[in-house]
Amino acid sequence: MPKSAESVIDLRSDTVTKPTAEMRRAMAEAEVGDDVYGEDPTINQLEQRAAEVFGREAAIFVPSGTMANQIAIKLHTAPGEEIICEERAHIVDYEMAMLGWFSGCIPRTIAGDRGILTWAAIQQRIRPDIYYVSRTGLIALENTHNMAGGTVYPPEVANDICDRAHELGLPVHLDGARIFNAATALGKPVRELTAKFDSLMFCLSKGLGAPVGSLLLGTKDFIARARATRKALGGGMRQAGILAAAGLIALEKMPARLAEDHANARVLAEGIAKLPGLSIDMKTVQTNIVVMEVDPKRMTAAEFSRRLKEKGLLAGPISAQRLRMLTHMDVDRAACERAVEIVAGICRTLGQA
Ligand code: TLP
Repeated sequence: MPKSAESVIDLRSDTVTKPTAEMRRAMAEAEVGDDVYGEDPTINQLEQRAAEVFGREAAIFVPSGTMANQIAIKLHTAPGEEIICEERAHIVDYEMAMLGWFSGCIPRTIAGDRGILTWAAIQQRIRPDIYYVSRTGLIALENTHNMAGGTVYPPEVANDICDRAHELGLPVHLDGARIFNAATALGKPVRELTAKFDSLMFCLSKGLGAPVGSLLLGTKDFIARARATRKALGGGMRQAGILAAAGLIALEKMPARLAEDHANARVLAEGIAKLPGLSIDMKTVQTNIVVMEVDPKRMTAAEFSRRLKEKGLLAGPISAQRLRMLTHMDVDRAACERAVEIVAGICRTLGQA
């Protein structure tokens, strides 16, 4: 029997969280104005705070991580160029081919070790400076790497990529949708992990728990151009201070609780890794994401996910045999332990599948 909505454990993503009571209060009371005229005080405050936290000249609030990434790609590149990124990067697999559609670029992908690229690998994919081949326009990294299981860039590896790219005059953009998770895992401030990137985005609406929004950061000039591109995409949001009010709480208060999500992900992964028919590369379990592989002799990930749903546990298939679970502020330790029990129950029947 499907469970009632309240008792369902939703581990499909950390995007599923509901705004806290404090966020809802702040939203109701937010001072607002027309942000297209630059007159929303709460939006202005959020952008300024984000720029301070990351040590950047400027920031812009956008409706989604996808829009932030795609504005950055558009501004860094020209049509006909190539973008070097990891083969399972969000900008390639989940952003509607917009790097081709909107920016006229193609991805030049590299398989990273658990999603992590190195300069040695990137260097080989940079196009030679010859007029009859397409140019490399941008390098884009993702930290944490979502589909690799929430893996974290060692700071020296990311810094090296930025330094070497800059020597060649190449910009580097960071998809830092979950950069606060990376910072929590490393025990370092986000500004230290992101200082060398030309631009970066982070999401308020993932582990930080806000209902909507992401920020794109860079130089004053870059963000001024981003503002025009956001408007062109229909992202001029008027009295969006009601969203920024929740975003400010997400930015100021929620990073401090991410360690709890990471500890819960570990409990989940350790419990599931022991079960027959499922395997987890425990080295990828570094933050709040757990990716598991279902034995193809027993079941597909889609079938597994369907059976979990019947027992009140939601988890998303991300390929034929892989399933992803994310911990977040709306699932506590007890829910994660219950999730392991539900998975174990399905595994007991796997042999007969
Ligand atoms: N990720 C979503 C899905 O789109 C897969 C999720 O549930 O994890 N960069 C990264 C690394 C992301 O994980 C996401 C969203 C985005 C960008 C895009 O953010 P939104 O959904 O706000 O456009």
